[in-house]
Amino acid sequence: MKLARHSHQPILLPDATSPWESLNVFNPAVVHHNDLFHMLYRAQGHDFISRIGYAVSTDGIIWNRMRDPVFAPYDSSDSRGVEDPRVTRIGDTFYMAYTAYNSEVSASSAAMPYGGGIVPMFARSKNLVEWERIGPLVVGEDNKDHVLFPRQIDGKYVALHRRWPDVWIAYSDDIAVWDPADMTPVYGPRVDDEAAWDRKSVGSNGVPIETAEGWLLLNHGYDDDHIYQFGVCLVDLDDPTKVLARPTQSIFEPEEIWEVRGDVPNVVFSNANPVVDGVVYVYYGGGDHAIGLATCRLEDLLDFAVNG
Ligand code: BMA
Repeated sequence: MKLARHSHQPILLPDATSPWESLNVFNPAVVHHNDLFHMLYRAQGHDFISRIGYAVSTDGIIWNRMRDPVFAPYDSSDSRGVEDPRVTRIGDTFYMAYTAYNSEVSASSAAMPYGGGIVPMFARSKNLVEWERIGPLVVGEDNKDHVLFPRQIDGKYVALHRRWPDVWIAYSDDIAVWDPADMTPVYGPRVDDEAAWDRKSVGSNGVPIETAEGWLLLNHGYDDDHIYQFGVCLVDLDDPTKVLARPTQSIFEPEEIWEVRGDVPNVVFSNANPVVDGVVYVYYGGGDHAIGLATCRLEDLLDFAVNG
């Protein structure tokens, strides 16, 4: 089973007339709400700083974007960019999980291999345009790819996150405080399988999809050649640390020239998989440069997750 590309071309490209998004647009969050597709996308200008733009669409394919970013760095904690949004609606509130990339190295935020620190953060909004910062999931470690489940489980908010190279889970009463004692690993790279596409690292894609069989989790991974691909696994509805099924085959990989080359080669990277009328819309960044769309039927994906 493979996702089908909507087109050989990206659905959103950088805009040379707009300095903050002149270089790259990629890794968007997309939510379907009130009959509209709403996109929050990561964009870079020639300063290489990531900001988040907003676009809206009736069909999920043709987008109208706002002229200015809706979310941007505001102090030294995120001065090198706000990256990779994943948006979850719970009730009347939208929560954005994003990565703050900072330039300081403080006691609470250790140095990362490529310069400053990264912190997995949360923000909230009632209208998808005005965002208020909530706070971090954890500080002082290489942690990103976090995403909130769309409802509470057992009275707690639940998030997946990535403690390299594994996917972990975390629990909170209020999305502001996440107790490290409540964090446990869920699944990791298939290190023992030399042929596995995800033998080096794994991380979560978009918001977990609730089905009768369990939570469907789309994910990404890469091997020693650093080629990003997507896969899927199924975890228990009541205890999402319990992996029920995890097919070995990937469902998507870089093929188009703008995915194989791009700003970073061999990258497809997805933060969004909204389900609309039984179709899973997988939005992804290609080559960290442009935004593409691939789809499948939810029933086919679930069948593949269960039966391999
Ligand atoms: C990951 C993230 C993504 C990026 C990917 C490929 O670590 O930083 O933003 O798309 O690498 O470069």
